[in-house]
Amino acid sequence: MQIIPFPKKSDWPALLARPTQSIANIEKAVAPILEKVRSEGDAAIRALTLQFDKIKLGEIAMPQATIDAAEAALSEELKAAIRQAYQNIRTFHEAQHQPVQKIETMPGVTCWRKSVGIDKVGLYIPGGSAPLFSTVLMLGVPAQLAGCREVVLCTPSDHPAILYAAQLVGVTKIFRVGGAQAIAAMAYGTESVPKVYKIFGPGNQYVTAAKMLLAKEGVAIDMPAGPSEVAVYADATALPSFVAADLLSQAEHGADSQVLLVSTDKKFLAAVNLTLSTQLEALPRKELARQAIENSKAILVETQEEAIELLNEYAAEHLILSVENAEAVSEQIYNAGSIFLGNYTPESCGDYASGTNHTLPTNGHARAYSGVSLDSFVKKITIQHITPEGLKELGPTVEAMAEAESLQAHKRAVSLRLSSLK
Ligand code: HSO
Ligand code: ZN
Repeated sequence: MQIIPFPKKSDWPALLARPTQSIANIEKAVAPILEKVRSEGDAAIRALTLQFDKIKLGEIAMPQATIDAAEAALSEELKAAIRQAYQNIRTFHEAQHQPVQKIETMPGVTCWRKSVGIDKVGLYIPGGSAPLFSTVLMLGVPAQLAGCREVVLCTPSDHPAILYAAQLVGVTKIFRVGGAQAIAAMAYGTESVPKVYKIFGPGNQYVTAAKMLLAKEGVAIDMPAGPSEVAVYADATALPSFVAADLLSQAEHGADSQVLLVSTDKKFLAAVNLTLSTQLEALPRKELARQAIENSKAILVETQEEAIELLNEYAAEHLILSVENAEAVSEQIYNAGSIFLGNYTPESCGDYASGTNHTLPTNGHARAYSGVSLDSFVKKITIQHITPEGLKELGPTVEAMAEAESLQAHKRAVSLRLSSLK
């Protein structure tokens, strides 16, 4: 990893910039795919799957026999691991339920808010080199807890762990479709695939472009997605081999992943670099990880204050604080997707099984967005009730404001009722 000693603040923006990818060309390629699925439905899905994936789809729904066979195809060890992860994710997300609180804002005026699961949601799980069944849990558990009635899953993969996890979280329908055409199918609906109101899940640039284009048409999406990233802030209390392993765990996601290491300790950075090369060589995905590491930086700063400022400016998807008093340091972090404290909290645990969600804002979006949670699958409806006594109290306020906004009908809706109460 390239070590950058004591960069000037004016150089930070360039140093922390993510590799930019222009999605304009990809959007141009994706727009006709969306249109074809919108106008031709299932026939378009079949034609596009043949064209892009070289697969002749019969039924678009995942065959029930394939789903039923998933459980027997997995080792007991993996199933137990998936169930443990499911339980922890469930426990953490269940606690996000908020009790309904009826608030009397003034005597006789009562307001409250109820949460309702989004009726129909769509989850996308990519195919590719890593079957992300953990993402089925991360999206499926909050959907299940929110009480979403229809949970549609599109994936080009028939990996048994994906299908097993889908059954655990109670996915209602699974379709064997991938790419932009899968996103379009869930957004518009086809003969087979139900139309959903919100679409979640990672994917390649075509999938991301499809979600962004559909968002402009009013389909809700989880968040703008980009390549995965981790920032590690480490001091002399950290272990170079642990830190190197954490950096590589993120780097192996893809050549476009980005990792950042920040420290006030020059010797520590050099030690990480040493063990990083050895660990890298042993990885099956070393070519991907190597490219990611080549685009990544180790930054040497003067002080802890400077490190914290830099990390807030970067707004990492994952932030590992391997420093003394890590929890106290975390209190000064205001931009990050998810924070991992101390030497024994690897990001991998959050990726799979500790309980927190791994669908997180990348690309600096942690400045304004949160990761996926129970909230992502519900909407909140406000409700109010006013008694005649309450209206006598509140009415004159509303009349005065409506008069001042020149909205006479608004005023009258109150005045008529007040007169009836005299
Ligand atoms: N680190 C990824 C999530 C993941 N890791 C899935 C392993 N499987 C993005 O947060
Ligand atoms: Zn990961």
